Amino acid sequence: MGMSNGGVANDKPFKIFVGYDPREDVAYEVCRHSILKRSSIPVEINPIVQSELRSNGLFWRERGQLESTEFSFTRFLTPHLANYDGWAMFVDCDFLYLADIKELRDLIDDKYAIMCVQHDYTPKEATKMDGAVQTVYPRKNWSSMVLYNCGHPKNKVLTPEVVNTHNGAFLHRFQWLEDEEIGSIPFVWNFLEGHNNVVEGDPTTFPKAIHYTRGGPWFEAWKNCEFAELWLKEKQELMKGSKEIIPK
Ligand SMILES: [Mn+2]
Repeated sequence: MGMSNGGVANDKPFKIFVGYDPREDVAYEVCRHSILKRSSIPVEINPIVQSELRSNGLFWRERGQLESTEFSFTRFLTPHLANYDGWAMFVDCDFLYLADIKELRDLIDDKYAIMCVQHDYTPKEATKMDGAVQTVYPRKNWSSMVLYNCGHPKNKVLTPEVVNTHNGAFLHRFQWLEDEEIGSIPFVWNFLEGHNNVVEGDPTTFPKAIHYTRGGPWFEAWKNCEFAELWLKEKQELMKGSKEIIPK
C-alpha cells in the first residue's frame, strides 16, 4: 500500500532540490548540511543552478527586475527535474532544518498535486536581503518550500516551455492548480524569521525549519537576526567537519 508515506518507496532516496544562488553559496551549504545531519531516511540533495539549466537548454527566460534570487523561476522546474515521477521537495537555500526530514515526508498525501505551508503573510519591509525589491502578492512565500507530487497529471503543465514563458503570478500562485489540489503543511516547516513566533510551552509552534526570508546571518545586515546563533553554530560545525575531511 504505502499510502501512509505517500507511496514513497522506503529504499528510494527522497529527492530534494535546493534553490542555489552564487551570492548565497554558504547558505546553500548550511541548509544542505542541516538536512543531511538530521535525516533518518536516504535523501538526494541537488542544487538548482541557473547557469547549468541555461547550458542544458532548460532555462532561457530573461531575468526580470522583481527576481530577488536566481531561483525565482527555476524552482518550478522541480517536477521536470524529477522526471515527473514520485514526490520531490523544492526549498529555498535560506532555510535551516532543525528536525528530521522524514517527519515532513511522512505528511505526504497522494491526493494532492502539491503541499506547502499556506502563509497568510504581508511583509513589513520594502526591501530584502541586499536591497532587492520586496514584492507583495497573494500566496507570498508559499512557493519557497513545496512538496511536489511530480507524477500528478496536473503537474505535467510545468514543462520547461511553461516555466520559461508564464508570469510570476501564474507560477508563484500555483494557478495551474485548483485550491483543493494544494495540501497544507504546518507552518513550523517554513517558519518565517521576523514573522512567525514561538509560543512558550506550545511545541506545535517550535520551528522545524527556519526560513530566513528577509536575509540571514550570511549577510552583514542580518547577522543579528532572530535565530542567527543557530545558523552560525551550524555553519561552524560544517566548517569544522570539512576541515577534518581535507587531507593534509
Ligand atoms: Mn527564501
